[in-house]
Amino acid sequence: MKILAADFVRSCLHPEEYPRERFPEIAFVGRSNVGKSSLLNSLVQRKGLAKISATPGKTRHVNFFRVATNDPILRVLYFVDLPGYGYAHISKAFRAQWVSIVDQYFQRLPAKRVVLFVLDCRGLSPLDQTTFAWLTDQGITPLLLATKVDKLPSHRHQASVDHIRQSLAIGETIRILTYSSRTHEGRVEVWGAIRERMMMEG
Ligand SMILES: Nc1nc2c(ncn2[C@@H]2O[C@H](COP(=O)(O)OP(=O)(O)O)[C@@H](O)[C@H]2O)c(=O)[nH]1
Ligand SMILES: [Mg+2]
Repeated sequence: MKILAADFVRSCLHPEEYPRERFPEIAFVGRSNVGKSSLLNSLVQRKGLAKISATPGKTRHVNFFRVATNDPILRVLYFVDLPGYGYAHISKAFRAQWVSIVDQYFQRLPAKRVVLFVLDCRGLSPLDQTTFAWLTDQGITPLLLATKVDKLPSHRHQASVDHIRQSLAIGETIRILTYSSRTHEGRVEVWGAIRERMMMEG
């Protein structure tokens, strides 16, 4: 599969600002600094597309990118970079705000949507668990992705996946993808999983 184009569309504070055109969407959910923007860039092979920040927690915006591929199932897509949650310096009030921003986003139904729930392969925070439960309550079954695997030796990847599975109390049948935005390990598999989900969405 080839990426034909990947462009920033708009940064939105309110749903009224979301793009009007309806394309299938891939939404990136995860805590601040987990590697959402890096993953987005890595998937489309564009280094500086989504800003990568080492000082997280600033953005409350929902960022839309338009991606075109030569895959007939994934011809034109929106990548949606949602605000991160759980940055230590941010008050509890932000949690309510985060839920409201993300909830507003999920209220709007696109043509199709795949949610990528991005986790750190080295361990989860309680907020990851809360957020997973929240997504599940909304009827959302995200694709689970453990990133930054380059930070673990490969013989520990399986243990990390098992640990995430236990922390989220999910069964063996639910797949957890592993990824590294540094080495791009997992790119083919993640695109494959996205494609499969899009086809299931009808
Ligand atoms: N080693 C390594 N570092 C990563 C990876 N993904 C992200 N990072 C780093 O983690 C930090 C946060 O990444 P970013 O994509 O901005 O996270 P976001 O806040 O979730 O969008 C940055 O310093 C990235 O360079 C990865 O796969 N491997
Ligand atoms: Mg980001």
